[in-house]
Amino acid sequence: MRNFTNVKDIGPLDLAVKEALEVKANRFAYQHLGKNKTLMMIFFNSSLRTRLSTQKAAMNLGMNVIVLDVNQGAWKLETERGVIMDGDKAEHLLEAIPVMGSYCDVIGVRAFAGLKNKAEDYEERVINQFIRYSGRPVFSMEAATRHPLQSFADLITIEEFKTKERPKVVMTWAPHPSALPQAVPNSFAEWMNATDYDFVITHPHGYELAPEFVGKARVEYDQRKALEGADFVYAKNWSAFADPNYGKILSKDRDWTVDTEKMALTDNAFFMHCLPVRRNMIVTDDVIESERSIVIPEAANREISAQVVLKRILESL
Ligand code: AN0
Ligand code: CP
Repeated sequence: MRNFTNVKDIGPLDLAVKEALEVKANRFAYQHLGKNKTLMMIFFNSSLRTRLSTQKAAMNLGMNVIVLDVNQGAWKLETERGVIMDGDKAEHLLEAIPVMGSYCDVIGVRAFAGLKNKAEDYEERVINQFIRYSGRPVFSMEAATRHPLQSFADLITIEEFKTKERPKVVMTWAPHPSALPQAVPNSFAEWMNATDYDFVITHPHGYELAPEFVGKARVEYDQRKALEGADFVYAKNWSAFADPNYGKILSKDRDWTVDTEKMALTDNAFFMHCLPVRRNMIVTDDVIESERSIVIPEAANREISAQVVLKRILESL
């Protein structure tokens, strides 16, 4: 594998999950792959899980790791071509990227959607420039439209916990105080649509995701109806995608918060969230602390999804 930005890059999902379970059972078996290889992780946005799990995955593989928080200590970067750089930005991304590439073998990039210009976000301008100009394999640590390492970890988690061949998986919108990207729900939908699960998306009117991500999923605007018989409840907030409200908050209605009464409509479903989560906005204390909450094993699987991706990239170097 050269680059990893979406579900297609990982190939058949049954093989990817099989490899993930092998790696999980024997995570130090591939140390030779990373010897004298350097991973550079570049963060344009905050992170707890991605930063720690990806570094751990790289260490499991015997790699060295360099982390750069672009907004803390590096020069402020210009990303647009043709700009007269007489403002506060001291360096252009077009020099910074090949320079960073010259110090490492593999690059991970986190660059969220700006939520101001839909076309720019959905073109994936930042990560695509890394792919084009770094000279290195590049993987997404959450880009503007997708968070594939998260979705892969979510898939591994569902495969570990499911008790039915074809579980009902419900992704529900839930309220949040600030505007969040569509990357996590887009990506989760993309990966769920690549399985044969019964996949349902529920959200208030106005929160429709891009059609290419909704794909064959069923959309149900009545959250309670959507949750009936669910085996997995995947909660997430996102901002509006549809024009003219791109990137806007249309509702903070806590009637959409996942609580015990909603979970009682399901078939004793497991509760999932990518984290970080706002308690009593997205989900009540009771639900996230319940024995059906699998948010911690879900986060732990981030180490595994990252390790499979890094392992495949190292095998192709
Ligand atoms: C981010 C998001 O919704 O994309 C990262 C989630 C992994 N969440 C927040 O900014 C709270
Ligand atoms: N789920 C996730 O990507 O978490 P971080 O934003 O903390 O990395």
